[in-house]
Amino acid sequence: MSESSDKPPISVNPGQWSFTRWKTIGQLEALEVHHPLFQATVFLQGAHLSHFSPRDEANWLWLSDLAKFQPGRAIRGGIPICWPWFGDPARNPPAIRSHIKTTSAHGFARTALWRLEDVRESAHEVEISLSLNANDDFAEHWTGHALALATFSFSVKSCQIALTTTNLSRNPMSISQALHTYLPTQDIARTRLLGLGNSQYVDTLRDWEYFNQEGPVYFEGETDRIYETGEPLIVVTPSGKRKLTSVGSDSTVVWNPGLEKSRRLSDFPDTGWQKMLCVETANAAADYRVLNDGQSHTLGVVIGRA
Ligand code: TA6
Repeated sequence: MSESSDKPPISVNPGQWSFTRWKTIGQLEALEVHHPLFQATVFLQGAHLSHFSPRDEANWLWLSDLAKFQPGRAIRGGIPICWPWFGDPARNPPAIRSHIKTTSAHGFARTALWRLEDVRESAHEVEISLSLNANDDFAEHWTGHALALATFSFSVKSCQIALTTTNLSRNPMSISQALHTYLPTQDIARTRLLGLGNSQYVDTLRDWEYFNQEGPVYFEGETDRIYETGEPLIVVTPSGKRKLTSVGSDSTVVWNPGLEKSRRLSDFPDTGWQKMLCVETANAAADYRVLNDGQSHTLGVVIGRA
């Protein structure tokens, strides 16, 4: 399915790193950053960020207590990269659906082994880049050919992700995608999302009909919406605020599984739905992107203090 090798594919020399180190977590290889000002963990599988915290703070991301770290199994929590399609293939436009050869949701990137391209460290920042060459090795999943480059930039102030897709085929290619960010909260019932007021959204729980959002988003049970905006958002939880600023996105997915759905999810504790929400920086639904031969698009998010 992806590059077969018993050693993580890398093209840099770990001997030069001061803060970054290889770590085996479960059955997966990861990079752990122990910088004086912050910590972070990125798995090579999925280029999956599972942890980011400034010094003396808890993880800014929610990670399930039941998360598994096994080859080919999506990690529950952190920031899964949904690529080169978002959601159910059947719910994607024909231009995307026509490339897809499986029924799995959220593409194949999050369970593929990415290649470590670069680690750059400084007194204030660490930047990690990984790539995925989605070529014929992925022919069982899709008919496209594209390169994905994920660049993480960590500092004491923020965690940034940039996901750049380059079309390597000779034909135009359409993609939908999302940085599927899981955020923690002490109580979903006392959590709200600011910045989506006056925007339209598709409610996937109400026949994918369109609705208008008025005021903050509150969570009263299962919530699964695609908002037609990429505006900056503020997540307000009982313990504080978090700001999400998007790049290259005009759609935002807001999700909480509620009790019933959380029981059907893999690696998800029964009461986990009360302690998390997903605010996903996306190119989803009508916001899917078309790339001509050789063209690139970057989807990004900056997660910082409000
Ligand atoms: O982004 C929201 C969503 O599409 C939900 O419908 C739910 O399926 C969630 O993603 C998690 O999907 P996963 O495949 O990670 O279990």
